[in-house]
Amino acid sequence: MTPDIIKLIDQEFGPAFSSRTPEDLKEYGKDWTKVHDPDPLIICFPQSTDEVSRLLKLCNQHGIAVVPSGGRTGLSGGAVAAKKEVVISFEKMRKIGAVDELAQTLWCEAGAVTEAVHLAAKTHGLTWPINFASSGSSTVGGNIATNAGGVKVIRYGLTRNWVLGLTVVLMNGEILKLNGSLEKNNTGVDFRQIFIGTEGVYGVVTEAILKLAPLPKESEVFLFALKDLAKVFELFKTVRRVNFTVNAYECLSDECLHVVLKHRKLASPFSDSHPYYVLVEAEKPVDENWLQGLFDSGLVEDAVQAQSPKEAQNLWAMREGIGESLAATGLMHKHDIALPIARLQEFIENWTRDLKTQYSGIMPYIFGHIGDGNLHVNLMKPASMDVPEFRRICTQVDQNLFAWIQKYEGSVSAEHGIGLLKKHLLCYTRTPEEIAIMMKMKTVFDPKGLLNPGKIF
Ligand code: S2G
Ligand code: ZN
Repeated sequence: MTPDIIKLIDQEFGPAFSSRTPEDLKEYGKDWTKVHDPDPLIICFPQSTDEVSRLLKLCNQHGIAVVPSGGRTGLSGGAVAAKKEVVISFEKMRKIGAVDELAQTLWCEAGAVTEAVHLAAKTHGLTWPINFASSGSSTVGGNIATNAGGVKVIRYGLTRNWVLGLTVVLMNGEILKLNGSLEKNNTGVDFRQIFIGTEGVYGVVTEAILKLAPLPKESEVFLFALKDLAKVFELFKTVRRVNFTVNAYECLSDECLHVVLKHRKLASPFSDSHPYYVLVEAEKPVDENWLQGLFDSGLVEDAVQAQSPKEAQNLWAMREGIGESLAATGLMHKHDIALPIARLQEFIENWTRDLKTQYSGIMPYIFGHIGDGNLHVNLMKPASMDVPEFRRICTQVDQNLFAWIQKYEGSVSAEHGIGLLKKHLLCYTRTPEEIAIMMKMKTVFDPKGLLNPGKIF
């Protein structure tokens, strides 16, 4: 029987601290996935690291599971509370401190919205260079807990490259203040890396000192039309050699473009369809010879260059709108995989050939961050197929997909994490020894196994 933790929380923090309304239980117990129904016990809204510490200590004493919840934009069920857990929402911990222009850092609380951090830094000619479609609702705490990637990784790397200091609360209430705003600190284990990308299973991030980058110079945005997959990688090879700075190299198949244009009621920038498109964003000035060479060599079939910020936004919408447009168009079975870039083309050709021969009725939607080896592969349920049949086929397709990933030493989850949805896939990328160490670490940081239980392993 669950001890009356609800009464204890009310006594400790007062009635305004939490909510148990059906709407809140549903809203704060979920993320963007739709596989596990949210079923939390209570939603708590702490306003400080100290309140998070006292809440965790109370839950730890009474053996109550806790799920940290950020912007709820996760795609692997990492923030889903489906088993009467206490949810910690950071909605009341959104403070953003002043930018330190000398150090190029910014302090914020875990609930700060990613885009709000961008805006706070922008007035100083700086940015926190972690960007993706959900930046408007994701939180810095969630970005850190999932080591979020996004569309600028090719230039800036992942979230873990842009976090200097962390305040983390352990399940027993202990508060760890890690690294402050030190660029260098070689004094034993860098504990930050234990909490960045591990989805809150070892500790709860409550504050961060973010490292900022100079705002990129004014950029050009191109959308190139290519006649086949080989050209996507040939174009990338030329991009690797250019003498200007490339911010993004994003690929999408014609099927993806078609779905976005239809869903967002956008007109295609091209008169014809082409099998693949690549969006390139690069700082001005872009080498005109490179651009001309793409046509002279027949590498690209067609190209559009944004002539205004609005046009650039429209081209980006054709890439960043894919996830949401697919979800609005049909039932999707989603994968977010990474491969050694040198093997990516071979992998895509092999896997799509297998899919076509074994399940010709299932359409793959291929898009993503080719520049860092990360591919999003989504399968859409055919209208004529019922859901159980689709789920059955996806399970089989997954076996083939992950066999190829294992062969090419890839990752079953490039940026979306493992959460609840991909635990069964972990073994394709991590060895039993590694998983055993992850579990041993759990006994150090959360011996009762109460923090975000069931996630990752
Ligand atoms: C992307 C998010 C959307 C999706 O668009 O880069 O990480 O549906 C994805 O996978
Ligand atoms: Zn992505």
